[in-house]
Amino acid sequence: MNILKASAFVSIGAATLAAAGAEKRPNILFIFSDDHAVKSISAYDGSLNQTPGIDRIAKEGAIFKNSFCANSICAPSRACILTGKHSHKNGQLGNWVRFDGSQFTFPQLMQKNGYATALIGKWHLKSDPTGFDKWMVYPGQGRYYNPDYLTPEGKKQVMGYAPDVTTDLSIEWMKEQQKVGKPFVMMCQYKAPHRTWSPAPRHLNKYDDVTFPVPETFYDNFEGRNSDLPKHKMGIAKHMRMGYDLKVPQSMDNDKGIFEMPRMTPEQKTAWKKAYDPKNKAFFEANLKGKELAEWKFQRYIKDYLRCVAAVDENVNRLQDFLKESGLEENTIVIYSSDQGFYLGEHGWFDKRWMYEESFRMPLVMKWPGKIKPGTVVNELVQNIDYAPTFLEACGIEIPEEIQGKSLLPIVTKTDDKVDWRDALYYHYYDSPSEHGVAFQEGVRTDRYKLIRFYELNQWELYDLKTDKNETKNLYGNPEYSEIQKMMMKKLKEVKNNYDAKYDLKNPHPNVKKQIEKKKKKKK
Ligand code: SGN
Ligand code: CA
Repeated sequence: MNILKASAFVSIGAATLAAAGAEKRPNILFIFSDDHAVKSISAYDGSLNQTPGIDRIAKEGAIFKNSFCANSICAPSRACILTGKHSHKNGQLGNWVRFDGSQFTFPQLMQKNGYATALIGKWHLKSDPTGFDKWMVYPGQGRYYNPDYLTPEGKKQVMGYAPDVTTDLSIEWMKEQQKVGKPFVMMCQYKAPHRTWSPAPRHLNKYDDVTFPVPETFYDNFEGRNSDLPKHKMGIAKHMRMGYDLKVPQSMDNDKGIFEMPRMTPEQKTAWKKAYDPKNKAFFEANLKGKELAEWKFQRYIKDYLRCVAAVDENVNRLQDFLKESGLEENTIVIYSSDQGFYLGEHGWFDKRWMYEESFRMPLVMKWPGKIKPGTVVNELVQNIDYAPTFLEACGIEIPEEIQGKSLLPIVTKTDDKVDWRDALYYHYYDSPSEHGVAFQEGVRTDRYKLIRFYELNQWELYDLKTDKNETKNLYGNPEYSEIQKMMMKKLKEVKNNYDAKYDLKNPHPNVKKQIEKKKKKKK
């Protein structure tokens, strides 16, 4: 394991820790959202919106500029975080799998080492959470308005807008822990800004007077790349549903199809209708077609998405205000991240799954007063499998051998300038045929190049990220890049060896095999 040179946090057992003064061990507040693209965080970009709450973490601590997931989909990303391992090792290959909560997870180990642990909000792993003193999780995807929570005592509805409610509950629990005096891990996990992008009543008119430019690749023709791309089912123009996704009712006097409406209180419904009715009326009257209609959908989508981000950001700020006011701030590590990135119109898409940058990237900012210097920028290639070892090391708990990730502490505290860090990341997405028509794919990314293997199709893609940030010029098979191609083929082999990754469709992972058999049976 990595032991911090200039740090008092070394690998020692629980008993030693207690003797050394357990009150010194840091708390962890892990704030996690769903489908939050880095482009919509001003600390990363700033061209779309402002996120002062998330930026505050980066300003007072560190921003990771090259942070990625191992498998760009919800349940797998969460499992990578809990276990510190790639999907093929923790078994959570896709959202369809029931997470095996009897395997190693970092919250279980922290709990054994005297930490109070809680998880509130989106979970999405089907099985009941293990390793938490308190859990209150959304059933499945969770809802935006007046959300239900599953608890060990049964289902409970709490009135309000989901990110606000999840924040209130998280603050309440942290207050209790402060009274008890136990160090804690609080995992506060929002549903927003996931589909159906339903904003809070207070944000329904935000961005009304803004027109966002469509991304350069909005009208991508997918030329020169894998043959599944044109068959995608994640197009803003083609696949978004008018009521469900875009909040356009069947007619001005029939609200059917607005997903969250049946859950709303009369006040929430009034606010919603007051905001959307005039905009929808204008839409019906305009009778748009073709390109104009596609771009109208893009505006409705991006605005609703950013409205949801605004609520997340306000709550991230509120959590930090609470830590400051309560005196917990000084000894609490705060992290903000999201399970994967998301397409905000790039390639004409919404959703994720592909190994292209927009969905492969994960936001990651982290602060730890006194340990991480304010304004730190980390450029190393990091992945969600690195979170568990980071948390364990920060809390002085030995990192189990089986963990595949690396603690981020040496690269974020900059206490060691000769850190031996990785030069390539491994990625693998398994769910096929999936809801949005994305093929099986694995690949490798270095600081400059990316190689993707679509093994179901027996096709490859190679990108130079320096000269082609939109990833539209596939260089695979291009003689000018033959040396680079060879180098990247070798890198893929290397990372697969490192992580003991050996599965594809000729040798399917047992959970993929089960899924394929199930699908076959259904067809019969
Ligand atoms: C749902 C969404 C999909 C989304 C998956 C996975 N459809 O099925 O658009 O890709 O979740 O998202 S919806 O109609 O139910 O909204 S994930 O973030 O949970 O992996
Ligand atoms: Ca997600």
